[in-house]
Amino acid sequence: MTVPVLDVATVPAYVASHPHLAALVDVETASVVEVGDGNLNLVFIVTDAAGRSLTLKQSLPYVRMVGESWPLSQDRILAENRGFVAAVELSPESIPTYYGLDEARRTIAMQDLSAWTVWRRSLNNGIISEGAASTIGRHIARVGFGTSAFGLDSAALKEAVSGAANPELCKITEDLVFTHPYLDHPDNAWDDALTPDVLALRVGGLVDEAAALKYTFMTRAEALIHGDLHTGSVFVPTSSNEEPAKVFDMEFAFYGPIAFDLGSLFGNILLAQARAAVLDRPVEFRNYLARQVDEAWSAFDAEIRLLWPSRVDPSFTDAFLEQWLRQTFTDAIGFGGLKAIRRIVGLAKASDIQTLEESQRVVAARAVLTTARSWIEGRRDVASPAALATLTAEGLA
Ligand code: SR1
Ligand code: MG
Repeated sequence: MTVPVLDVATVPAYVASHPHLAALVDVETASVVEVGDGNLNLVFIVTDAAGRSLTLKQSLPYVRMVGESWPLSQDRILAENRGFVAAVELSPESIPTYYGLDEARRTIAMQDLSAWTVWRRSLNNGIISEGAASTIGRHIARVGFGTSAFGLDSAALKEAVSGAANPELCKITEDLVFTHPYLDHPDNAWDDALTPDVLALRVGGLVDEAAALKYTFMTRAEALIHGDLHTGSVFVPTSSNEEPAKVFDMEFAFYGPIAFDLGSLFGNILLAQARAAVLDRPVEFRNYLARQVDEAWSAFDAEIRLLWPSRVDPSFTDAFLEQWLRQTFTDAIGFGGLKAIRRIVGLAKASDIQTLEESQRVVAARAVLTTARSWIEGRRDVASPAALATLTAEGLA
């Protein structure tokens, strides 16, 4: 099903015809701008003369960054709605206020956070946002626990899994993260100087590790995960606003491994670290970045332990929890490495690296590839965030 696409001219009438939205802004005085800068969708900010506002997101029937030659079902907004509904219940303070789904027009509406900053952008500018990593770690724990076998009984879990398929977007991740970077594919691209580094990824056991992690991604229907939780999927407050960071853009949500969301964050922090190193950012900022994986993991670990006594099935023992946390950390490191490599080699690059001037970009990209490989291949021996930080420091040196 393809539904008509909105534009800045048609949004006011659309809002006026939806009472729950018309109650939030005065349509008579509203102005509309389209601000979508992601790879897939339309995003409108509607603001009235009194300064009241909302965000309206509509999935396009194709991949925005490529164009109509790559059709993509607008149903992905239904996946995003599922992500929102779970987060509203389980982790409401770490997402934008949700105003709901319009299934007929494949839109969702939410709080306008345009006065906030996308975390990737502030990291690119060397800005410290204390608390964002721990907010995200806690968020992953709360949604992960609540939508998994820890929070749902056996029948409810089966029902949730069967209602949360997101095949088209999962296939994008399977291709772009786990597959294309490790073979010749027309969507891959890199600076010429990196060719030996990229070709080296295909030699040795890394391709087998990518295959193993892809298998985990495709088969471990553990919890309703975000599915694309990089630093571009997080808003951080400005200095005048001390609210917690907000996780958004949940259209890749599906039942998958909780470690994938943690790894997405880890891998994108690595990109930020590589940028900060070549730009010789102040040591205070680089130390801040070096702490982020630990802060995210520690918040995740603490929140899972806090929730553990409330698990619906006490036959999951305390000893099992320790083993589960260990496995989740190991897998997160592997996913993190793959998420970093994909942004260097495959389609859909990250501005952390792409906006660098070429000679710095090559140095940063090479450091990411080296470090990410050491994460993936060494992950089973990395016992703690401190040990991972050591591996990262060695890779970036
Ligand atoms: C074709 S979609 C490319 C990328 O954009 C999204 O943000 C996801 O990361 C996806 O892999
Ligand atoms: Mg996204």
